This record gives sequence, structure tokens and C-alpha cells, in this order.
Amino acid sequence: MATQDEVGIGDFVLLDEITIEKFMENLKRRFQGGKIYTYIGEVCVSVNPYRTMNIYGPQQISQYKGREIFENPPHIFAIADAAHREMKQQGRDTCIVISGESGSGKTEASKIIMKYIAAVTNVGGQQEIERVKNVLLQSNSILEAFGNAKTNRNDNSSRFGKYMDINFDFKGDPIGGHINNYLLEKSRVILQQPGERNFHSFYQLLCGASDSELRTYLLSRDPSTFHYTCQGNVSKVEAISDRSDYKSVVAAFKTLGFAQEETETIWKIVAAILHLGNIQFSSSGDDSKPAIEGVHKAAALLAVTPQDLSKALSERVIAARGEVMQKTHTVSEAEYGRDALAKAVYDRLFTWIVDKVNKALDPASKSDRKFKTGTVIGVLDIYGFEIFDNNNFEQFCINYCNEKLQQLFIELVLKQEQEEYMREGIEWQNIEYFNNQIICDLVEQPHKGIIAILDEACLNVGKVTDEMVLEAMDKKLTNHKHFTSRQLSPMDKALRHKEEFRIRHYAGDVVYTIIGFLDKNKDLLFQDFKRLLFNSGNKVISSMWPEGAVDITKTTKRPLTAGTLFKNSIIELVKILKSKEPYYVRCIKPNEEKSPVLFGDERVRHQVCYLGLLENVRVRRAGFAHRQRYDKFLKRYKMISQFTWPNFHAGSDKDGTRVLIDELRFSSDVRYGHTKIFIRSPRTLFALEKARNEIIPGIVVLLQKQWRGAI
Ligand code: AD9
Ligand code: MG
Repeated sequence: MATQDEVGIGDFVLLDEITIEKFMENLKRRFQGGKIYTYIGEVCVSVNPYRTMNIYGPQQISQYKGREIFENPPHIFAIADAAHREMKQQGRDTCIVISGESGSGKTEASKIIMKYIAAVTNVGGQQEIERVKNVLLQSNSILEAFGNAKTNRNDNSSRFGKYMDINFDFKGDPIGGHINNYLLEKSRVILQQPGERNFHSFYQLLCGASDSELRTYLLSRDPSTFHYTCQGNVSKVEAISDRSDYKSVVAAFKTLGFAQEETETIWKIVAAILHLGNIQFSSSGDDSKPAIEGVHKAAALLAVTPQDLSKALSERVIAARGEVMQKTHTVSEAEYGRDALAKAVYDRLFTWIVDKVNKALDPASKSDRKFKTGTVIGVLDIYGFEIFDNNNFEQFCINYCNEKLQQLFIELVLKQEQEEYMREGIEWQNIEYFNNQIICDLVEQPHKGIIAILDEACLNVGKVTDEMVLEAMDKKLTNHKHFTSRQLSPMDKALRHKEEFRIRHYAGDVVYTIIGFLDKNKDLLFQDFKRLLFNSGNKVISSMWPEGAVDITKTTKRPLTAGTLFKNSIIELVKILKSKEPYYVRCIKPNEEKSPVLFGDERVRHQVCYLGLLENVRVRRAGFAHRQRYDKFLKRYKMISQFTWPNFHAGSDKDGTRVLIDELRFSSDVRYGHTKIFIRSPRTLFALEKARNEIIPGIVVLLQKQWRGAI
């Protein structure tokens, strides 16, 4: 329980009635009263305030440091502290799973958590730990520059998934970390919807670089002169200063130990991509190569010759039965190739940067002292559920990933909780909830799932079109409750075109267009480009493309598709999260207008429902706020009773627990399981803690006296 803070109720478990109306009333009252955090037991519900809150300063840090969740008003610091304390005291890996739709505040929450952990650790002021903390914090500005962008949902939308492990030593100080990144939305490099931007890095370079740097990168300052930064028709975002962000990123590169040559290459690649986007092709007659304009700048920045770049853009080498042949591109094939190159170069750059950040964070890399990696706290901040006017393969992947996280929440918070009551022999009224496993299956099932159907089409050597993939889906998914298409329900008004299909996601219906799915799933890049970049005169660029060294006549195994790779990585992620003690932050977006005052009842209610928050409260409340093994319970509270202090000798730990609870008259609030005590109200726990805190000083004095007497 949170101590009663003045606005509304700090823990939904304590509402007098669990209805959606009461839930909403409390959430709204608290939001309007400036209280953005509310608990459901140990789950923290966070509503995006869309304004700077003065609640993350040193005073709050010391207020929450080392305190139990229920001792203070709700705050994300309490969750961070609990995860840190659990890890330190119990030696268990923990993780903080932050979920919620696009723009609900996940990335901000993850940064607040990291800052808190940095603030409460390294009291001894060790230099190496200070360095690690700096690297951890500053890695954010680099990853956001290259992996975030303005979308129509969020000005600083994460376009990649990020799971970060922070490693701690036995004192609980950070000694390193590791980032896993998930599928970057690379199509944004070449295409932006109206109102959206490319990745921040492009604008940072154009706005932040000095005139002389711009000359090095052969750039003019105006984003509207580049095809890859002008399509959305916005280059400036009010809340973002590209200029100062550029400076922060450059400083962060330094802190993380990127060499000057590496930093320069990174920006050269960004600039080269802008120039690639401006390359034009025109038909120069039947069957001959397309004429190309504007390759020089991109070639210079990539350290390849203009001739080689032109060649790679206008024709490709193919090997059939050991023979090598040239095949000339049409204009549209050449344009496709150019865009594929731009996307691949950016994607590879991003992965390379993440690898470099990981090297700077690697706790094992400090050879002077053999670090043991110790325990970890994982922080998950992934792209939130999103619906746009046009939803493509990327939204399909992002939304699938959110289904998996919801499934994890259901598993750990709703399902296992109820199973534990049964296991422990506690009387229990089952709580119904929507299990989205059926939607996860729709996407990931072998043979019948959407990814499998896509993969099958990609394997086909004949000409397969996106439309044919949709037909295959229609056949295999005819009666699926969560899938439909124009073919299956012609009267459905939401489906405007025959290329569209709809998935009924846990968080709402999304209409996807199948166009581009096949291509993005195959995710091929002509070998010619790989060879070109491997042969770059810039050794940093060359090192990014080792597969360019492969001989064209050597048959290589067909690589896994983008969909399957993503699915595998998310399944792996879920496995990692399941192996740790989870803490949850459930983020809610109060309105679409980014307003600090608007609380859109309908929008919020929708999120509360699909996140399963009400069911969470019901399970928690009909159940028990707290449970603990008898031995642990007795160890912590035995000093409260003269019958159990200093030790209980009259029976088992369970008997001792019972004696203690009876004496304090809490019997009606607890149930005795086979191995654990279950406490219904957090108030009881709070009272136990209070009694313990009052008694401990007296015991310390007593022990000191005894100790002195003994010597
Ligand atoms: V996405 O799925 O990556 O598109 P997020 O990560 O959930 O999304 P983000 O954290 O980026 O959302 O929050 C969106 C914006 O809300 C931020 O840029 C801030 O302007 C604003 N925000 C979110 N949380 C806070 C906060 N605790 N205090 C102040 C906040 N502003
Ligand atoms: Mg984000």
C-alpha cells in the first residue's frame, strides 16, 4: 500500500469498489491533482503528464532510497528501488518491464529509472563505477539520435526495441551493461508519412554541425533539399533542439570512447545516405543501363569510386551454375536498389553503434580487474502498440511484440498468481480475463501463423506477389476470430482495399496493407552492394560489411527472413524476462494532443481495459497483497512478539507465524498456505513494518548492553 497521499487513493487495491467507473474516477482525480503514479500492489501505473514534473530531484531520491514500496506515496523511484534492493539483498536478477502504447511515456520512464539507479549507487565514489554510470546514461542520447524519430503519435518515438541489462557488483554498484536491440524501422530512412520525420540523426547533423563540418560532409544545411528528409514536410519539432542534441551526441561519442575517425565515419554515412536519396535515374533507351546523376558526393563519403557506385546501382552480377553474368537494371529496379542500399547502410550503422556501446559497457573488458558479472537489472523499453493511417510490416512486428509483452504480463501477473493460490491450497474465486495467446498464435504459430505463411511465400522460386500472400492467409485463416480481410468479409467498411487485412489486437483493431510485406520479410540486399562497401577505402565502413568478401559463385544458405528473425528474438526476450523477478510499469497516454491538462476519458478507459488493469486489481485484491515464505516472514518480524523472540521453539515456522499473527490480532486478514503466509491488506504489512521499526532500536540497545557485559 502507498501511504495515503492527499489526492485520491494511491493503490487501486484499496478502492472501496472495483469497477471501471471507480478506477477511472481515481485515475483522473490523481492525474488532475498532479499525481501521475498509482499502484496496483507492486505494479506502477503511470500517466504521461506531458509537462516537466518537479518530482525527480535529490529530495525525492533520498525519500525513496532503501524504502519499501508501501512506505511512501507511489513513485517510479519506489519500483526502481525495489528492483535494486531485491537484486542486492536476495542476489536475484530482476527486470523492469515498461509497457504501454506509443507516446505513453515508456522511454522517459526508463531514463528516470536509470537516473535513479545512478543516483543511489557508488556512494564510495569509485572512478570506474562513475565511468560506467556516465556511459550508461549517455548511451541514451546516442541511441535516441539514431533510433528515434518524430511520428504522428510521438515526437520522440522509439523506432527500435531496447532491452538493457545493467550489471552490478556485490555492493549493488553498476559495473557494466549490455543492450539488446530489436528490429529498427529502417524503412523510415527512405520514406516518411506526412507529418513525420526521418531519424533524429539526420536533422541533428544538418542543424548542429559547424559550417566547416558541413563542408566535410558535402552538405547544405536545409533538410528540404534532400529527398529522404523532406517527404513528411516537417523538419523542425518544437520540443526538440536538433542543434544541442547534436552536441550531446558528439560528447556522448567521446565519453563512450569512440575514436575520432569512427565518429567522423558515422556522420559521413548519415550524409552519404542523404546524398544517395538524391540520386536520380533516367532511362537511356532500350535495355541499356539507366543514366545516373549525382553519385559523386555519396561515393566520396563512402570512400568508393563514383564508377563503382554507379555500376552497383545500375547492374548486378548474377551467378548461375558457376557462370557469372551481368544483369542491367531498369529505372525502377535501380531506384529500388538505391533505397535498399540506403536502408541497409543505416541499419548496419545502427547495429554497429549498439555494438560499440556494448563494448564500452562490457564489464568483462576491464582486464586489470577480473570483474564477475554479478547480478543484473534488466530494463525493457520497446516501441509501443501503434495504429497509423497506413500500417505496414513494421507496425505488424511492433504490435506483435506488444502482444507478447501483454502475454507475459498475463502469465506472470494474472495466471501464475491464481495458480499459486491453488498450489498453496488457498481458497480462491477465479477471475476471468482476456487471454491474448490466440493472437500471438495467429502471428507466430508454425505452418498456420502469418509469419509462417509469409515465409512459405518467400521460399517460392516462382513469381509471388503480396496479393498472393494475402490469398494464402485467407485460405489458412478463414475462421480465425482475430483475422479478416476484404476477401473474407467484403462488407466490412474498415477494409477499404482488397490488399488490406485486419487483426483484432488486444489493444484494438489494426488494418494492415499487405503491400511490401513480402519484400520486407525477404529483406535482401544485392551482393554487389555488400562487395562495394567491403571494398570501401574507409576501414570503418569496410569492417561493417564483412560478408562483402564472399565469392559470388559460392552458394550461401538462404538467410532467415526478417519476420522469423524478429519472432525468434522476441521469443528469446520473453525467455530472458521470465528468468528474472519482474517489476511492471504500465504507461498510459492521457490524450492525443500532448496536453498536460486533458484527460480523455474514452482513450484512457480503452487503455485501462486492454492493459487488463482492472483484472489486475481484482486478482490482487480478491487475493493477497503480500505473501512470504514462513521462514523469511518469521526472520523479519519475530522480534515483535515475546513468544517468537529471540527464537520460536514450540513448532514449525508456520506455527511461529501463526502465534505472532494471533498475538497482533491480524488473523482475519491472513491465510496460511502450505509454504507461505498470505496477507490480504497492505495495511497489515505496513503495521508489521511499523511495529518492527519501533522495536528494533530497543533491541539494538539491549544487544549492545549484553555485548558490553560479555567483554
Ligand atoms: V513510443 O512507443 O517510443 O512511440 P513512449 O516511449 O512510450 O512512446 P515517451 O517516453 O517518448 O513515450 O514519451 C513521449 C513524450 O511524453 C516525451 O517526449 C515527453 O515529452 C512526455 N513525457 C513522458 N513521460 C514524461 C514524464 N514522466 N515527465 C514529463 C513526460 N514528460
Ligand atoms: Mg519510446
